[in-house]
Amino acid sequence: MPFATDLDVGGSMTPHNLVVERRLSHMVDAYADRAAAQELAAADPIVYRAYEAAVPHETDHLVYRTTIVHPGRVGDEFYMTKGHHHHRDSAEFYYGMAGTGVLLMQTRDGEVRHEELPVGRAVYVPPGWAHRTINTGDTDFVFLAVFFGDAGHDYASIEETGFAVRVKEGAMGAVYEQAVTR
Ligand code: S6P
Ligand code: ZN
Repeated sequence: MPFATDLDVGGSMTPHNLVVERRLSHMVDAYADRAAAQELAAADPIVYRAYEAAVPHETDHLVYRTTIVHPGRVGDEFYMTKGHHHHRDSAEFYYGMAGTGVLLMQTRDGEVRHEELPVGRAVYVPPGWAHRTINTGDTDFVFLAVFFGDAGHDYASIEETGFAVRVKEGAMGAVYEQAVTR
């Protein structure tokens, strides 16, 4: 049956299912400065949450989620999502709702692109591009993502290769650095 949900700029969705709540201890290895990550993980802050509408994960459906990435850094690297490929290479639609952040995308061949995702901007993620979001501001970064119900989430392959670019705080704002390892 058709249904409606209410989204607000704080990222809440009514009604919703909470699908992801990622604490720092869940992704210590994602950050360049492991020692800083381990130290901060002792207090185990929530890095981000995602809420999903009650859409079946089946062909022809469009699943949608809001995500709230909190502000913060591990060393000088901004808080970010784990990032993933989809099991079935398929496109995704992102829409900025609040705060300041970036969408980092990478193909399996290692080609990398980033797009800023300010309030009101839509970014198209083509099939085959892994994606990670990074909060480059000092308030919650909130966005909407829409993807195919049968896409599935593959975290393992990007965990293995890592993203080739890291987004860090520089003197003049966000800087994009070539990752040294992973
Ligand atoms: C889903 C979409 C987003 C992320 C969310 C959390 O395809 O890309 O809703 O799930 O931002 O990120 P991650 O990498 O932990 O799933
Ligand atoms: Zn996705």
